[in-house]
Amino acid sequence: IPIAPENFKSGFIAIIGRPNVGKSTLMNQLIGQKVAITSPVAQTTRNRLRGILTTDDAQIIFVDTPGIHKPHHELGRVLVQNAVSAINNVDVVLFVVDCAQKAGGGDRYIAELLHNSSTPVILGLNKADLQKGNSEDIDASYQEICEPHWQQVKFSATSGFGLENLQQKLINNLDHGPYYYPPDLVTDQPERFIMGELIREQILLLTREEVPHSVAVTIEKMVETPKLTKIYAAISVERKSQKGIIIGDKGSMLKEIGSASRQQMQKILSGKVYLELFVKVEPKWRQSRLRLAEFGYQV
Ligand code: GDP
Ligand code: K
Ligand code: MG
Repeated sequence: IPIAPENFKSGFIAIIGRPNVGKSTLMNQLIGQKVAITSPVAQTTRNRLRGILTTDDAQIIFVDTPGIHKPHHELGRVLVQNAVSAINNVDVVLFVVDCAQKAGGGDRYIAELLHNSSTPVILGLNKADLQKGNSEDIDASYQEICEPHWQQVKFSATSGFGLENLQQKLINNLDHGPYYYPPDLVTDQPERFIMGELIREQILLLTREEVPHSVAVTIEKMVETPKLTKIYAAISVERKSQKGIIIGDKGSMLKEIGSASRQQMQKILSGKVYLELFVKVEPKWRQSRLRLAEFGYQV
């Protein structure tokens, strides 16, 4: 890792917020590469994942967190604990909300969590592209939960509106510091973890509501040959019926998941990928801390 120039700024910024406000989409946009998977399904993000943005004069390490919500099972509890503990272990908190909707209970719950935190908070009003008509009413609902000393920025993670301004605000909030990671690194996660996540993302996007939360993906083997990368992955579900959904009629769903995942993988690895998937039933894996740890969750 090179020595940082004089006046270089760096630090850690946690992106928190209720599920589906666009935390992972925002992080990917800011660092310019997809390292976190995104989908319209709540709890898409399970791991605390770091995304690294290095510019000429700053390095920001974003900590993308699972949405904060009321947990119903062991996996849910672990996810929320991780998100909450991130608040106190960073230099700045970016509290993201969906400004196309009024502030709700989920937003207020997080605002309360942040109330006593000594970490500086920036309220990020995302999805500005979806705001229509009289946006003042909606904005007013966020003024109610916003503490007077918090800063505010409005932007759209998908259209790009306001992102430069946001980035500048984030850097302004950092102190002088070193490179924590090599300047060309975009995430702290190993490649095989990202590969597994890309498969999980396609499952979230392609299968029915009841399946997504019961799915875990493990990369069993990843072999690089001169011509292509061979990836062997296991998809674990909790019930036999879910296995049926993932496999689909004559294997059609699994084929679709495989082909879409492979295309995503090829983009990230910039090379050809051979992907083999198999599905197994593992009852109640979400209730087991041991299995959670094996699947890579920080329990
Ligand atoms: P997270 O759960 O907070 O990490 O949310 P995701 O990043 O997974 O995004 C949830 C959904 O919101 C996805 O379908 C995104 O494409 C969508 N989304 C995120 N940001 C924006 C935005 O600025 N505008 C619009 N229209 N959609 C967005
Ligand atoms: K999501
Ligand atoms: Mg997310």
